[in-house]
Amino acid sequence: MSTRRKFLHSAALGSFGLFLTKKLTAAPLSDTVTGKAVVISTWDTGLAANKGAWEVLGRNGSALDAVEAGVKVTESSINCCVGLGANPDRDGHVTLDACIMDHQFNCGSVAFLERIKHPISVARRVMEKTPHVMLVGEGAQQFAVAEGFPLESPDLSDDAKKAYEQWLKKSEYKPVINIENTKGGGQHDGGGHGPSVPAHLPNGDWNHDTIGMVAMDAAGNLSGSCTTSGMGFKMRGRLGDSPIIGAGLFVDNEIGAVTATGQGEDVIRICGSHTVVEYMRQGMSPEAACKAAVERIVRIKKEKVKDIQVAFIALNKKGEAGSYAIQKGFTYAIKNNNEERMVEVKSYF
Ligand code: SD4
Repeated sequence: MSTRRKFLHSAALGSFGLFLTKKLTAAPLSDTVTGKAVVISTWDTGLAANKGAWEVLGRNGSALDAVEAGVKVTESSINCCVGLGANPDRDGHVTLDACIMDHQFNCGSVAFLERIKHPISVARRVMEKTPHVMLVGEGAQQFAVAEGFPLESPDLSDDAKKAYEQWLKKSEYKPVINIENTKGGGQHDGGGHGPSVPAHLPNGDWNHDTIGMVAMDAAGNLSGSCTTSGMGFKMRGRLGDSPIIGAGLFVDNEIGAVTATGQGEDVIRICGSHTVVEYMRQGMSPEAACKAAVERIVRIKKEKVKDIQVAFIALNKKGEAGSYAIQKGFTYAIKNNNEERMVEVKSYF
């Protein structure tokens, strides 16, 4: 059984309320944190990212600081897929996308950014230091360097190099639902890694290119972040949903915060994260809202939906979490003052 599986509880518990009724398993980091603070993030890499976020939330810090700190853990990890160690585009360059949004509709985004380790922090600078929301490509890199972010080596990580060399043999761009399916584990996320593409890590335990995180702080404010290398072996210049406010991430502090993972094109098509927030505004629970958005994609894609994965995770203003996916096997990580764990998510298939 993989480490990840050990964390999984079999029931798809969509609501944080239900989760609170379960046995508490971890000691509080701080006695001063109110019960409100909570962070959720996509996939098993979310466990470590949530810990990073909790370094902030557990000291009564802001949700904004927490969601930046949290996903930076994933961007830094050599065992992941999200930052500079990730798979490149089909021309052999790693290009990164990220966005961040706070409780006051402030937001910032970078896309098609190369050689910068922490795109999420550059996105935050765009939000805080420019009159703009998005910077892309060379301009985003120039801005990052001017802000003091070091320009990293353009070389691929050893694992990415191997995966790219393997991919070049066929040079076939075909997003595949996910590698866990090929291992019999269930799930995946449109990460563009098919059976012909070696897993990026030697242990094969990874194939996700993205982390999305949303959090509520002790003051009850919501924020979110999303960062990705995009789909491996994508066309040069391709952007997915992850850097797009309203698609990969949306926060409305009156209602809730949502982020997405999976095939970005299909998230963009329905302004996915914004759509989930709007469903919650109509009174739906986080899980019901994510399900309604997934069903909208299902209706649009018709029979093609069997070939894609999209998943949303949502947190409402009451601190209740929920999620829904197209394909089975999607998981998210949740952490509050009392407990941290993975949650298996219900799906359309
Ligand atoms: C994208 N949504 O670039 C991202 C991919 C993803 O785990 O979520 N991968 O379309």
